Amino acid sequence: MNLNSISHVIAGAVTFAPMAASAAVVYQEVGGVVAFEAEGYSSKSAPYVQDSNSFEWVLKNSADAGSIPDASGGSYMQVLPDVGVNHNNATTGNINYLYAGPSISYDFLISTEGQYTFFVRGAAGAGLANSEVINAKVFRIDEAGNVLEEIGAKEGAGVTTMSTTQTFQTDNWNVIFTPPTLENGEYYRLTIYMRHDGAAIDKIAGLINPVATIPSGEGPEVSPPVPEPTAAGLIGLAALGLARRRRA
Ligand SMILES: [Ca+2]
Repeated sequence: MNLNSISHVIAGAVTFAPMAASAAVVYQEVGGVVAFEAEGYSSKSAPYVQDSNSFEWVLKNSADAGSIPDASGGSYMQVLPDVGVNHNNATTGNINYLYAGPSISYDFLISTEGQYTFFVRGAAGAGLANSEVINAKVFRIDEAGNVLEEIGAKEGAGVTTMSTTQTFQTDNWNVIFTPPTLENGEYYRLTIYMRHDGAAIDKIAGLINPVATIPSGEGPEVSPPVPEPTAAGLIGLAALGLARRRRA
């Protein structure tokens, strides 16, 4: 390998950096608090087709006509279309509807071990609004985002996480659920599932137990992202690859 090919390898590593920066965001828990804008999701599922409807978590802006006003950050996510479908039944045929439908996920790294209670600032929206609810699970994942195990799930029927309000609940965040202990240095994923179509979520916060202050207003500051690998680190990886090829 000559010097020209070495420079090409390093140039390739540098141009890879923007791809790394666009990878799914992973949030860093700090001081027993982890918070996300709903629209700042790490990933979401493909649309879920049921009967003649294709349900999806859709980005909505408060400033648009017909939207729910006063979202934190100006935006929120809503399961649409809102045609009155619910997934309240644990099983219908072969489908566990509690965790069927479109999902939206938030990945985070824990540095303060403990049990966390997750809250949501949500609304029912207009349209066929009545009492809109969601389901949720927490998974342990690896640094690359692969699921390792399910930690806990919001179970049962009839637990309302968003009441009939058609505005975001300024002083009324609602509990999603409290999964088992989240361990220091581990990566986790909170996944929220459609339970009623039309459910709108604006912001989500996980607070370590015992919860000192239930969120109000727009809630805690959004958590910082876990830092991306540095350019120097990527060049180091390229150099490592170069060394391996030289040995071959
Ligand atoms: Ca928001």
